[in-house]
Amino acid sequence: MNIKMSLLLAILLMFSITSCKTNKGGSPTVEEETRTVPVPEFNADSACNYVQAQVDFGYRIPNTKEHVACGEYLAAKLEQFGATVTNQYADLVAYNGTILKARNIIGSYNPDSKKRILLFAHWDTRPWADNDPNEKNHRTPILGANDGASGVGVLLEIARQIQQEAPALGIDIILFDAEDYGIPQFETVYKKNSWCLGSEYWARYPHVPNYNARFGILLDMVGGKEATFYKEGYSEQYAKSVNKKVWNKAKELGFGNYFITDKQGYITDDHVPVNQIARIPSIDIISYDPDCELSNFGCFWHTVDDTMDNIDKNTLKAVGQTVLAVIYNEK
Ligand code: AHN
Ligand code: ZN
Repeated sequence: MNIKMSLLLAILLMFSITSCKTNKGGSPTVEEETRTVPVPEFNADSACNYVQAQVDFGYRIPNTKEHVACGEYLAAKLEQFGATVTNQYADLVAYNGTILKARNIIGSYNPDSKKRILLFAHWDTRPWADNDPNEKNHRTPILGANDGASGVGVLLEIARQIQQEAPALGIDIILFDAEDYGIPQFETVYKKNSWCLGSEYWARYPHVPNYNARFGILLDMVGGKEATFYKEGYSEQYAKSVNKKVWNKAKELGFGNYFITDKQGYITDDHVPVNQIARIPSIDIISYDPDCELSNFGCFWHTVDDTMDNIDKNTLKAVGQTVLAVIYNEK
């Protein structure tokens, strides 16, 4: 959509708000006086380009030069989109003792506001395609177009939109590192908490002392073709009202084929430390496929086929537009 059309839409939207909500006397209601900004149009082409750009770096595995280069790119994009960027570097110990040179990248908008929303995704990719149907691929890395890049791509497009017109609340976008270094299926060792090391670190040592947010939304694997999102267990446990808000908004926008009002199981993901350690009520929008035998995360999950071929702009749009609508409707 061009600028003229967006403007026209914005004006029409504003008109429809005032024309519908104005009471008989013509004086504005309290609701109107605190009215939020119109919801921008999420551009899925733009989001898809940010997914592609990450994949173009190659495997984003901690301790590799591709990972370092992609981290630089992501921080630069957030900076370009007007965020105040904080880098959190940490040496995190993987399940096998490897020290991961990790980098959480935080982009903040309106950092002085006490009213905040946290949006997050992981940007690292998994070193092993350990769920691949072909065993020969189990020690090959994944490209992580969906697992990693999709959530980050949507968040970068949201950042771009925020720069154009800010929502009423302060927003923090966190790109977590070292989510996907969890014990591979071919290992026999056991270690508690081998996943989500970057988010666990941030939850213990937030970039701002006593950081708080009204709620958090995690995006994980939000680009698959015909993906479906079910309400996840921990999200229901810790942030039921946020789940409700998001799923209702998705339905209202016509994305009911993506956002299914049924529950799925409990998933270990970056929202768990954010809920349990940082105590910010947070949900996980994560694809769930009840029909794929290989994995309920979708048939390409942790396989060498997690590539751009399986990314669909319509899914990015459904998720991105829903999240935008949710954050711009907060006041
Ligand atoms: C587990 O497989 C335990 N959790 C899924 C978290 C994840 C991995 N998200 C993306 N990759
Ligand atoms: Zn993964």
